[in-house]
Amino acid sequence: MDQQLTLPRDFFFGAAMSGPQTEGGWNVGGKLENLWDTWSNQDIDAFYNRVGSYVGNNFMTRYKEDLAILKDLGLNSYRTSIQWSRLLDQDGNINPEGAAWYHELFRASREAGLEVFVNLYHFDMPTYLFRRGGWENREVCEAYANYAYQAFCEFGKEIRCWFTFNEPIVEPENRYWHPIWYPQHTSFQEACTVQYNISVAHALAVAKYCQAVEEGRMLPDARIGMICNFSPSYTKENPTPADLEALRMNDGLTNRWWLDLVTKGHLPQDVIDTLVELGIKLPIRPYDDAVLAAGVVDWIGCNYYQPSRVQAPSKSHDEHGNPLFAEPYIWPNRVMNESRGWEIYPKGIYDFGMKCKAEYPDLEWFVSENGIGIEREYLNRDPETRQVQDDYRVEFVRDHLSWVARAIQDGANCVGYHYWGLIDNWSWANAFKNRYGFVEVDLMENYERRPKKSAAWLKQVATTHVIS
Ligand code: IFM
Repeated sequence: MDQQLTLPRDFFFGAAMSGPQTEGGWNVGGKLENLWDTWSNQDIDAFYNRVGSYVGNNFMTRYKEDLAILKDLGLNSYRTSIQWSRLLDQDGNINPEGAAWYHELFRASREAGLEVFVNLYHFDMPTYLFRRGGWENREVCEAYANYAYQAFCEFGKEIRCWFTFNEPIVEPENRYWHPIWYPQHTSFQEACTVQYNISVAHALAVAKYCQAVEEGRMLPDARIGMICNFSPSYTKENPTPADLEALRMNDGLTNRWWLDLVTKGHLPQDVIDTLVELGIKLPIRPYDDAVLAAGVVDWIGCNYYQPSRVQAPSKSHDEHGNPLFAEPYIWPNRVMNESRGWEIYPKGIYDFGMKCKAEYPDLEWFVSENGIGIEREYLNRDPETRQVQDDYRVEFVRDHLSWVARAIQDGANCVGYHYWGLIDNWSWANAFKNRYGFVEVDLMENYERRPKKSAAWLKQVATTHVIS
C-alpha cells in the first residue's frame, strides 16, 4: 500500500489490558481467589517458567507511571477490567478496599486525560463461584448480573464506556471443550452449556445496565458493549459443499453467535438447530427469548489477531467423542507469527469491517485488541542501549492500521483502535513467554518499564493519526 493513510481525528486510539493480567496484588485488600490464582496454587508447572497469576505486571504498584507512559505516547483511551474477585465479597456486596482501588485508578486516569473503557469479565471467575458450578450453573449468571449492577452503581458517574465480557467464546473452548485451561475438561456438551449461560449472563447484565440508566446512575452519554475475538472465517478457494458446511458452523459458533446476540437479541437459529440435531442439550428455560432479547448493545469491540481458515473435517468426531465441525485449512500463502502459532493476515480486519457493513449496518465497532507477541524478544536488544529492536511490531501494526483506514474509507463504522499489551503483561498459562508491548517489562529489574524501539513510531502515529 503506497498511498499515505490517515485515521479520523475523533478516533479512539489507545491500548487494551485486563485486571488479572496486570494488577497483581492477588490476595491483598480483601481480594478473593479467582481461577487463575487457584490454578497457580495447585499446579504452578502449568505456567511458562512457573510464573503464576500473583503479580501481573505489577500495575497496582506502577499504575501512575503506566498512565504517564500511555499519555506520553499520545494515546487518548485504554481498556482494563474490574476483577469480580476484587470488587465484591463472597456475599456479593462491595469490598470497600477493592472499590477504593478502582476509584483511585479511574481518578488518576481522568487526571492523565485518558478515557477508561471498563470491561467486567476477562476469564476471571471467582473460585468460590466456580465451586458452585461456575458458568454451568444458572445461579452464577444471576450472581454476575448482581456484580455488574454493583459496578454500575459504584462507578456509573465515572465511566462512560462499559463492556460485559471479553472474548466470551474462550472459556467454553479453553476450559471445557479443549483441555487447555483449568479445569481442562474435554466435553463439547459442557462447552455449549457454558456458552449459552454466558450469553444469558451478558443479557442479564445489559438489563441491569438499562435499569441503572433509568435510575439515573450512569453518565448521560454512557454506553454498553461486548468485546469478542472475531476471527473472520475463510475456507478454500474452490470449496466443496462440505467445506461450506464447515465454514457455516465454525463461523456460526464463534462469530455469528455473538453478533446476532448483541445486534438482534437472539442466537443464530441454524446453529442451535445443528446442535439440537447432534443431541446437545442447551439449558434453555421458558422465557429465555425475552431474557436474551435484552442483550442488544450500543457498540462492540473486535479483538483481531488472526483469521480462521477451515475445511471439511476428515472424521465426524474427535477422540473424546465430541462432534467435529471443521478442520484447520492451511492456506498456501500464509505468513505466521511462529511464537504464537497464529497466522498474520492484516486484511482480515478489513473483511470484518465489510461484513459488518453488509450484515449489521447499524453496528458501531472498534478494534479492541490487536497485537503481536514475540518469544525471547530480549535477544533483539541493541548491545549498547539495551533497547529491544522490534521493527516487526511496527510492520505488524502499520499493516493492520492501514487496513482499518481502508475499511473506514469504504464505509466501515469503525471508531477506534486499541493495541493489546502496550506494556508487556502476564498472559495466562503463557505467562511472560510472548511479549506484546511497545514498552518492555524487565522481570529481572523489578518490573521496570523501558520503551522498545517501536514506541517512537507509535507516538508519531498516535499524535498525528497519519499511518507513517
Ligand atoms: O492476553 C490475551 C487477552 O487476554 C485476550 N486476547 C488475546 C490476548 C493475547 O493472547
